[in-house]
Amino acid sequence: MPNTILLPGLALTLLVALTTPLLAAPEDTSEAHAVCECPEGIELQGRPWVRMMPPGMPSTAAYLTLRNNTARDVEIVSGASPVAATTELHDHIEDEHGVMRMREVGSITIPANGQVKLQPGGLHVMLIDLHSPLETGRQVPLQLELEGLGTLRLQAEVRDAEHPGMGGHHHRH
Ligand SMILES: [Cu+2]
Repeated sequence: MPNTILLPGLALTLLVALTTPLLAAPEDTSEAHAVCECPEGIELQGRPWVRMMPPGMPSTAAYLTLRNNTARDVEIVSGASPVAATTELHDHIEDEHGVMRMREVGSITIPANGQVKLQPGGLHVMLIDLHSPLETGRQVPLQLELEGLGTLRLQAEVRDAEHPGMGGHHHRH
């Protein structure tokens, strides 16, 4: 019976995930562990964050990495946050002039036994028409709907884009 083999393996995976939550995120060395109410089989990797924008900017973006420990692709089909009037799933594409532009996508796939990174210049969760300005260090609640699995809830910290990893990476232009 496949189930009798699968279950101990899954339990071990969950145990490892619970005891070593920061193993896959070397840039995250400080502060409390990020909290995620994730559906079974889905794990948050590292620490989600929201880009701190200059005053007056009405929108910003959230970034995170999700791992899928199941044998099937999982689709993120929508998002929501109490800080913004509208939450959209976005990607970047290069237009015919070589300019990177954002566009809304219908869903974001977390590949089976793989992960998806939402990061600057790529996939992201767009927070549009913020109800009030965000300040660095604030925890922003974010929820994502996963097709067939339900709602994923997490908190993303507002950070400066230049220092998203607290000194880990430098962006080159
Ligand atoms: Cu966007």
